[in-house]
Amino acid sequence: MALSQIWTDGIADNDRIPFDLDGQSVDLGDYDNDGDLDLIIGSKVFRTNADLTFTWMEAITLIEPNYLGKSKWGDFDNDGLLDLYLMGESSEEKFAKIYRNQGNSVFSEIKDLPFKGLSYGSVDLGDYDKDGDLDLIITGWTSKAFHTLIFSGTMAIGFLLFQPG
Ligand SMILES: [Ca+2]
Ligand SMILES: [Ca+2]
Ligand SMILES: [Ca+2]
Repeated sequence: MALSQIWTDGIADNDRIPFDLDGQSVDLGDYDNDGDLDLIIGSKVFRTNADLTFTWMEAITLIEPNYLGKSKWGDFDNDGLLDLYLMGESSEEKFAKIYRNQGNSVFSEIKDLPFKGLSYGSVDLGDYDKDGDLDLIITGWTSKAFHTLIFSGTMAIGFLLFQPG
C-alpha cells in the first residue's frame, strides 16, 4: 500500500495530502516566499495554506510521473525564488531537468542542460566551489552505467561538469 502522510508532533494526518504515491521523493521549500514551507511530492507541487492545509497547484505542470528519482528545491539563479531540480523516470524516459520559478506559481523548463537522465539516485545542492551559486552532486543509474557527477553552477542556470585536477 502506498501512503503519503504528514506527521506533526508524532501524529499522522492522512487527510492533508490527497495522494498516495510510491517511488517518489519529497522536499520542502517556500517557493512562493509567503513564509511557509511548500511541498513537492514527485512532480506535484503543493502550496501550504495558513491553516496548514495544502493546495495541489495543478497548473504547475512538470514532467510526470517522477518515479525512482528525486525532486529538490534550490535557487539556481539567485533571484530569490526557489527553482526545481527533478530527475527520475517518466513513462517514456529517464530525465534530469531544472524548472525555473518565474513567480506567480509559473515554472518553465530550462533546456539544453548537460545532465544525464538518472534514476535510483540522489541529489544534493550546495555552493561546492564557493563562487556564490548552487552546485549539484548527483548519483544515479542511466540503464547502462552508474554515475556520480558534480556540476558547477554558472548563475544563469547553466551547469558545467566539474572536472577535478
Ligand atoms: Ca510558501
Ligand atoms: Ca530562482
Ligand atoms: Ca557554486
